[in-house]
Amino acid sequence: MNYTKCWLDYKPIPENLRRPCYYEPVLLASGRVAETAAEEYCISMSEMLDEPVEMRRGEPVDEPAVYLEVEEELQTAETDAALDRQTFVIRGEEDNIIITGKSEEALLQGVFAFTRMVYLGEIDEKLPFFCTPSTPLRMMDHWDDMDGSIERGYSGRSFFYDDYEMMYNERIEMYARLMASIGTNAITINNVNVHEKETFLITDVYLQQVKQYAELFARYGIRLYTSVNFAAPMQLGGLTVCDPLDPDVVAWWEKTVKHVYEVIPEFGGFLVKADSEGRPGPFTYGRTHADGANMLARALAPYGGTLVWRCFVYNCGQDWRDRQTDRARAAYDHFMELDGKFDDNVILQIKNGPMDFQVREPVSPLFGGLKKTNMMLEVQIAQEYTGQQIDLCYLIPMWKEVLAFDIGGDGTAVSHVVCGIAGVINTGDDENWTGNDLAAANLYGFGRLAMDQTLSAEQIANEWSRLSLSREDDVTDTVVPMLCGSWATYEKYNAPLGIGWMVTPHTHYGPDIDGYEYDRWGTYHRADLHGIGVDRTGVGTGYVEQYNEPWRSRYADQATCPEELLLFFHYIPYTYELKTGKTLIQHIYDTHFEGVEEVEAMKKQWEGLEGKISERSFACVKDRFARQLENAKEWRDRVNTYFYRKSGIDDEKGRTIYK
Ligand code: GCW
Repeated sequence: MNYTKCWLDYKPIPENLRRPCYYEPVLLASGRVAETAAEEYCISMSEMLDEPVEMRRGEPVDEPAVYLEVEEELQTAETDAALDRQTFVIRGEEDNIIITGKSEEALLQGVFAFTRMVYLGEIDEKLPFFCTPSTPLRMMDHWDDMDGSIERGYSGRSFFYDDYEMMYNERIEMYARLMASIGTNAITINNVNVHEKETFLITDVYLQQVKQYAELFARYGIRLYTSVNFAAPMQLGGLTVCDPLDPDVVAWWEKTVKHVYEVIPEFGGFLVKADSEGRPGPFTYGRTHADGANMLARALAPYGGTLVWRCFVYNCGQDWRDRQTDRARAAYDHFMELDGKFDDNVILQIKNGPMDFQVREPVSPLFGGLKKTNMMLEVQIAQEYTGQQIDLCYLIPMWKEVLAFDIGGDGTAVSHVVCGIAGVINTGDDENWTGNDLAAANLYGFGRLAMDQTLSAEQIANEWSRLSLSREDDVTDTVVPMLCGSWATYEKYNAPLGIGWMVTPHTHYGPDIDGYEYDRWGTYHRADLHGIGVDRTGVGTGYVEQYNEPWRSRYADQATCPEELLLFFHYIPYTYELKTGKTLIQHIYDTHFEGVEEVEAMKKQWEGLEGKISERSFACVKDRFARQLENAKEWRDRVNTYFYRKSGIDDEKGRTIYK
C-alpha cells in the first residue's frame, strides 16, 4: 500500500475505553449504504479492539450490543427536508448503544461519528449525541485533468486519471472512505477548466468508468458530479453554436443528459465555469448567465440533478492603466441583476472573497446581495496562494470567519444564506495524500466544519491531531497551537493588510511584488513613493457600495475599516498611523520580521516531536518547515526592500533591510 489512511488509521484503544457492547454490533437496517455503515463499523472497531468484530443482522440480541438502525420517522426539530434526512442520533440505552439515522446515509455518518468518539474517548461526555449537519450540500471539487495533472495541485498527480484513462483501484476506495468519514456528500471529479478530452466524460467514451466511480461513491452516500464544457454541443455535437436559447443546443443537452442518467441513475449533476478566464459561455451570444444555467438545469431537472454555476466571472484582459475597472466588483456586477431568475435546481457557487482565495480578503458582498437565488460558498483547501502545502497554513479559522460573517448587516451570517459549501480539494497521489502531512488538517477540517459549524478551529485541530498523529497530549499540545496560529504567521510575511497578490505570476508560490502589477489580471497594489493600496470607496472604484450597511460605511472610512483589510479598501500613505501607534511602513517591516521568527519557532517545536510520531510524518513536515523558512525569508526581504526603496524610510529598529 503506497498511501496512508490519514485520520482513519485507528490503533488499538486502551482497556478503559472499551465497552462490552462494542464487540456485538447488530445491523437492523438494509440497503447498500446501510451495508457500508456496517462494514465501516467492523473495520474501525476491529482495529480499535484489536480483534475481528463481526456484524450480526436482523434481530436484537440478549448481550449488550451496538445497534445500527434507520428510522425514517425519527422526530427532529429540523424544518429543511434535505437536512432532516441527514439527521442521526447516538444514544445509550442500558448497556446498549443505538445509532439511528433518518436515512441510510445518516446512519453511515452516525457510524463514523461513533467510531471517532470511541477512539477519542468521548463517548461518556458526548452521548446522547444528536446531529443535523450544518449545511445540506458538502462538496469536494477536484481540479484534476485527465492527463493526470492537477491544476493547482501540490501533492503529486491525480489518482483518478492517468494519460486520459480513468483508474480504478484500492486507493480510490480508500479515498471514498476518507471523504465519507468527514461528511462529504458530493464530489466533482474533474477540473472546472474542461479541456478537450474531459468534454467526453459525459459521453460513452468514459461513461462506464464514470459509472464505476459513481457507484462506489453512492455506496458511501456521495453523489458524483462532473464539470462540463459549455461549448460541448459544438465540440461533440457538431453544432455551430452553443447558444443556450438555440433549440438544437437545448435538444443536444437534453439528449446527452438523458443518456447520462440512463447509465448512471444517481448522477449528481454538473458544475460549470462559463465566461471566465477564457472558458466559453452565454456572453458570446448576448445571453445572460441565467439563460445559460437554466438551460442546463432544465435538462437535469427531470432526473433530480443539480446545476452548480460558478460566479468567478471577471475581465481577465484588463489594462493596468485603467483605475476604474475593479475585478473585486465583477461577481456582484454580473450576478446581482439576475437575482430570482435562476431555476430551483441551480446553485450559484461563490468564492469566499471577491478576488481569488488570497490570504486575506473581505467576504464576497454577493452573499449579502442575492435574496432569491440558491448559493453555496466555495473555498480553496488546496493552498494555491497560501503556501502550496509547503508552508503551513491552517485555514479553518479563515473559513469560520467567513461563515460567521454578518453579511446581511442585520445578524444574517453567510452560513445562514448558503445551502452548501464546496472545497477545491488539496489531494494528489502523494503517499500522505496532501503533500505536507499537516495540510491534511485542512481537508479533514473542511469536512468537519461543513458538517458542524459550531466546532471551533481548535477542536477540529485537536481531533485531527489525535486521530492522525498521536493520542499523546504532548503532541497535541504542540501541534494544535501551531496549526491555529499558522494562518496569522503566513499572513505576516505575505502581502500586507489585505492587498493580496505580490506572488510569482502563474505559479503563485513565493514573492514577486510587481509580478502582477502591470499585467492583465486586475490584481494591482498601486504602490508608489507615498503609499500603497486600492481606493475602493465611492470616490475610488465604488466597490464598497456593494455591501449592506454597516459594512459599506465601515469599509469606506479609513478610521473604521478593519485594519487587516485597510489596503484592500484604501490607498494609505506609508506614514499613516495605525491603531497600534505604528506607521504603516513600520508595520510592514515588523510583521515581516515577526513572520520569519514565528516560522523559525514552529520549525523548532516540530523538531521536538522526533520519536513521538511516525518517522515518515516527522521527516515530511520537517522538510516542509525548512522550505517554508526559506520562503518566509524571501518574502520578508523582498517586501521590506521593495518598500524601503519606494519610501526611503528606514526601519526604526535598524534591522537588516537589503538596500
Ligand atoms: O485562482 C484561479 C486559479 C486557476 C483556477 C481559477 C478558477 C481552475 O489560478 O487555476 O482555474 O482560479 O477558480 O477557476
